[in-house]
Amino acid sequence: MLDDTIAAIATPLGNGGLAIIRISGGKALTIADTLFAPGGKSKTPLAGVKSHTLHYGHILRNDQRLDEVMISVMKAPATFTREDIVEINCHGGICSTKAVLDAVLDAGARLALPGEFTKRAFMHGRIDLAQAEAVADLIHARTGLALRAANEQLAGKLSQRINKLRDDLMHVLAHIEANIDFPDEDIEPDTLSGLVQRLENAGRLIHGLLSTANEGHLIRRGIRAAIIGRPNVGKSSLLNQLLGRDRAIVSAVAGTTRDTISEEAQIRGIAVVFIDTAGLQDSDDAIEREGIRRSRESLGQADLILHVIDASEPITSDDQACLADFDGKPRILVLNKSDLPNRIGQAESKGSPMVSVSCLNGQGIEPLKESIRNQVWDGEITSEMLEVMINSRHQEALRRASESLRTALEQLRAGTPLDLVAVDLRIGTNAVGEIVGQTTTEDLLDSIFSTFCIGK
Ligand SMILES: Nc1nc2c(ncn2[C@@H]2O[C@H](COP(=O)(O)OP(=O)(O)OP(=O)(O)O)[C@@H](O)[C@H]2O)c(=O)[nH]1
Ligand SMILES: [Mg+2]
Repeated sequence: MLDDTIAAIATPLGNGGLAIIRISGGKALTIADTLFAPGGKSKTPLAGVKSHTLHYGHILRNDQRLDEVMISVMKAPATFTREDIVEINCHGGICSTKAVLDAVLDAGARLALPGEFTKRAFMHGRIDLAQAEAVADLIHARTGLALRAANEQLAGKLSQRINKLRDDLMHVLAHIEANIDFPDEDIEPDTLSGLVQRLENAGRLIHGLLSTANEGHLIRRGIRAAIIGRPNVGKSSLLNQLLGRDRAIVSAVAGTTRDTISEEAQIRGIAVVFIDTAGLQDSDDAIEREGIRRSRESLGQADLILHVIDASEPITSDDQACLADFDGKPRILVLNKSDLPNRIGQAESKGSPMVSVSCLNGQGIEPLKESIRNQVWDGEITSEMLEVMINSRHQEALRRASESLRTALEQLRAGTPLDLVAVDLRIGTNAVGEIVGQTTTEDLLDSIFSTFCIGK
């Protein structure tokens, strides 16, 4: 599969100033040469030009000009895939880009699979698996924090720790396997305690990495926050305030919002999808009932609930019912309409933070944003935290590793035969290796790279 030459449009499909068609593989240069007519004085074929140079000319098909282009030539091995790469910068029309790509495919390239360029970079040792995932994270980053975290992982910060961990485990494994061959001789007590200590250290390292999983998930994926409450309390007004624009219809008519409306905003560096919902009261109206069903559905998926209460009215049984219903989820009570006289008295918060706001004049919105951030992320977000934040695949592998190492450690302490200790230790070491792709299966690679876009 690594033998053929692949090509794809690397830029989003649509009308734009430029589009880039990327070709990678042993025949990249010859394929480009069959299509390219140099425009300048130099008539050197691309195969003969210096690496990392840019060339002006035209793409021809059956002697007809398809497009006026600039071509970058990057020769192996100092390229992203470590293969020869040619990038054709053409005009960014849907039709023209497609025509150039078709010409490239006709000339002998194969259409790349999603993520195949990055997969080749991995297969050729240019980046490891955690770094390959960081490429996808970087592309999908929706906030500045997510971007910084992706860059740290791409730079190899996570990989360094994983490699160190794996080296330590390999060291212990090597010792133990060496001793299996001499079953009559016990490991020296000093050596044994050294090995135990190394394993304990490794366990601590894994624990430390696992503790970054929540933050990692939060930074990469963001959260969903559902805005709920009875009709007319100001849910849609709150959505608009949090987004900073007039997204949802606001009116004094109860039951204005019938469908769920979701929109994303950045709250203190975290991507939050806010979902404005219909009130949750019972209704005879079929449309309203469907709206309420959808509200409940989005509540189920929400990581955080913003429960809006109208503080200018006494608390009602509907408010109470809502309070009782969603006791389990992280929640903020938003006491709205603080510009009006307060008639709510002491609201029962059930331990949830309470923030007083006015969606009419914006008072209290900034403290509410602070409270939202505090609900999902306690304390400061430091540069150090952004250096290493594992994703759910890493988490799953580290959990397996931790489990096996714990067994190995117990066995080692209990004097279990070393060949048995080695089995668990090897499973744990392999699990750690999966993170950077030292130990992988084709299935694992497919599941990772298939989530990439074509052309990446
Ligand atoms: N005085 C005052 N009025 C507000 C405030 N927030 C919202 N309102 C008014 O309350 C009414 C209802 O606001 P909406 O945002 O439509 O309330 P909702 O909860 O989305 O209502 P439904 O979609 O019908 O469930 C409107 O007339 C708003 O102008 C506030 O902070 N102060
Ligand atoms: Mg509404």
